[in-house]
Amino acid sequence: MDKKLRFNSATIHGGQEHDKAYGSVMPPIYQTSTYAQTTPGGHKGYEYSRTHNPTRTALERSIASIENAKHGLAFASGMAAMDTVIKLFQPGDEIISTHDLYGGSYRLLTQIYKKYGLKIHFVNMEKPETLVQYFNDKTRLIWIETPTNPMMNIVDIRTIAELGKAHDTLVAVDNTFASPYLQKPLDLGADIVMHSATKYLAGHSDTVLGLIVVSDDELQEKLAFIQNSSGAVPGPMDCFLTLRGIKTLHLRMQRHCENSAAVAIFLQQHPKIKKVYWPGLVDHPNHELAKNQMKAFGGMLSFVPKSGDLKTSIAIVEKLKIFTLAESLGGVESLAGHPASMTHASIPKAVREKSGVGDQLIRLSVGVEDILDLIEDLDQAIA
Ligand code: P1T
Repeated sequence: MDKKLRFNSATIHGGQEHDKAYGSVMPPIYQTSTYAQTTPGGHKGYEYSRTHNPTRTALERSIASIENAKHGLAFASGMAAMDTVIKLFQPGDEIISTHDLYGGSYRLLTQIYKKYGLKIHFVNMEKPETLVQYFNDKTRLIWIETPTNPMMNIVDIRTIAELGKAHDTLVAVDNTFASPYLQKPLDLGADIVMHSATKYLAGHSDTVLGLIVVSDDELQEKLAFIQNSSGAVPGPMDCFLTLRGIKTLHLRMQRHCENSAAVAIFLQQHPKIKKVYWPGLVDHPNHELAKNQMKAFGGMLSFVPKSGDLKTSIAIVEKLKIFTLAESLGGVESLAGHPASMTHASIPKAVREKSGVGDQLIRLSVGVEDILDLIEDLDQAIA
């Protein structure tokens, strides 16, 4: 399809064509490792499924289309996608990263890449101008996560992308929490967008998969070289499931955002709740930036009960019945998590507490169930 489609059509048709063999509307799951050749090198564009697979191509074209990018690349997980971005760099190179980010991303940067000689500066990016002190001739990448996991801080992608350009430094955005429904970082000047597609893109808690999009041809070539050389690629079934998920992204995100707004207001007004972190609340420190940068405020929020002890927070997450206590986020079903002992346990206590991830913090991934059931569930658990 040549016409540039609007977002809510691109999720369904973007980058897609009907299967040439039988006209199947969904791309077939090409469950094959290899492809017949008539003569050495005589093939139809596919040689070996680590390098390319037609179901994966369909997904890569879909994500490129909805992120307004030229190229998409799919990986076995979000971490494999991030790992591929970091492998662009050499020992001695420096990275400036958001200080408040997914525990696994922090672990990859500190426990794997520091060992290979990369220097990482973890920085509070609330005031972008403070980044200037970290640039030098070794700076190669700014890694942004926004909204951040789990503190829901918003980082100004446009301003930081300008800083990156001025200092000849690539800017990558982990767009997992927002999804392209809420923000498209390449449009704001970023060079690379990464996703844990495990979350909102696949959307049904049934797949682990990562994605990268870029528009620069040279960058695409370098990333595809690492993708094929390191080989952390997804299987065709997972590509198919993610592609199916993307087709309803706009419908699900709309409901995630509506339900989160209602949950955030319910919690904010609850006498037993001390603090709610959701960028849609007018008292959120980055509310104006969120309004400017995002289409709506997303389906993730965190909160702290008034009796600020670990026991109360654990009791609440254990008592929830519709919210399932589990890692992950972004599926149709609501999940609750305790970041300090779950998703962010790999960050040293002092470091995580500095960015606000205390033992009392509870994180919610608000699903698309009936909002009254979700609020009743929270009400009984908090009581
Ligand atoms: O789990 P995986 O697909 O490898 O993606 C890792 C990842 C990357 N970036 C962000 C912002 C993430 O939230 C995650 C995964 N996060 C969870 C599993 C979680 O519960 O927060």
